[in-house]
Amino acid sequence: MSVPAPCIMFVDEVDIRVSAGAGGRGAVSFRREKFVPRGGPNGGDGGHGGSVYLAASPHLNTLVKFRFHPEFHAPRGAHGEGSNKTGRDGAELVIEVPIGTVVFRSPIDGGEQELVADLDHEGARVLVARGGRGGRGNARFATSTNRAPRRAEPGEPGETWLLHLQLKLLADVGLVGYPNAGTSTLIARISAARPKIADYPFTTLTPNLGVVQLSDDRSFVVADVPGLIEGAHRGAGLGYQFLRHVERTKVLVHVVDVSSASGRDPARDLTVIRRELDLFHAPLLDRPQLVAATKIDALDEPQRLESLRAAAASLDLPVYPLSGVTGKGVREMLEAAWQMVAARGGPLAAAHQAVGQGDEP
Ligand SMILES: Nc1nc2c(ncn2[C@@H]2O[C@H](COP(=O)(O)OP(=O)(O)OP(=O)(O)O)[C@@H](O)[C@H]2O)c(=O)[nH]1
Ligand SMILES: [Mg+2]
Repeated sequence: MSVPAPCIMFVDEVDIRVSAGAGGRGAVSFRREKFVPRGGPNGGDGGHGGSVYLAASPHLNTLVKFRFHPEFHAPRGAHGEGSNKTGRDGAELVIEVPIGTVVFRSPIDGGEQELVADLDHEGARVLVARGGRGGRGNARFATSTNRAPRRAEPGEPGETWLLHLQLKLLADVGLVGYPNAGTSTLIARISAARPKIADYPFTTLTPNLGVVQLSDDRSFVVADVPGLIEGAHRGAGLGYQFLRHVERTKVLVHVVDVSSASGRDPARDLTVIRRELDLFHAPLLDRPQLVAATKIDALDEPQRLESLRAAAASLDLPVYPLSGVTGKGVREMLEAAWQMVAARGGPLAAAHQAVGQGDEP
């Protein structure tokens, strides 16, 4: 029996601000010893400010925590002291983010945004704000001509940056199709995800993840991506912002509605979606792909399926007729998808990801 999925709002983009610690001040100090009238300078250096890092962690799978906590500060370095005591360095601050987070940064006064890192594997780590150097104490400024310098440096300020974090879904299989094709119905059937399903296009506004458990030791993550339409690669519809989620999947399943009620041309739908993928990022079409010809329970014009088969055959894509409503044919399609995932190095660690993350109650 499937368990209703926890409803987690899917947050995949967030802006945060990170400030590294300032360096500590260098000290001005002179030795004081009995019977030594003028001791030499002994002001120590300031400690370095703490730097800020981002690190990819398998224990997180959304950026939601940053919505409530968008500012981070690393501690400053301590000031230098007399007797050549260097101030203590500020501790570094390591902020954990989900694996698959892409990091951009821009200056706080609104300059250009640059790509800093793509934290795509566990343990990947990047320096995002460098701590300020500690200032030198006066002991460092003694020369043969100035044996008693009164000069020391202030610490340097730490860097502050605005970061834009973007999480690409880590799914093994992406379900792509026209709006209303039935991708949400399919993910609801094959996983614990419970997205909203309705008989109108653009029901799904954010991607849904679900884990498919084929057998005890065979599971993989599927993403139901909002519907794509012609022009999606240029920003038409909702698809564009989610096409990048598709980039991370190993296998693509084209969900094509073959029911008569749709009034659509299934062969054309397949061609259009593939062209959008191609225009968005051509290497996407090199992914292993299959076609799920869905809604066969409502197929009363068999030539619709035949024309889809012909189009798919010319592209060398296998076709799996199925119904997300009755479940007919679904198992065969999943077995084929699994073979493709396995051939591409096996699934990502599904255990670390949310099971059945849905976008609607
Ligand atoms: N008869 C039949 N209807 C289906 C099947 N799969 C989906 N539907 C219906 O098709 C409509 C759209 O289904 P969804 O699963 O919401 O489609 P979607 O692709 O997620 O649509 P968007 O999120 O709007 O892009 C709903 O009314 C479903 O009940 C199927 O296998 N057979
Ligand atoms: Mg949907």
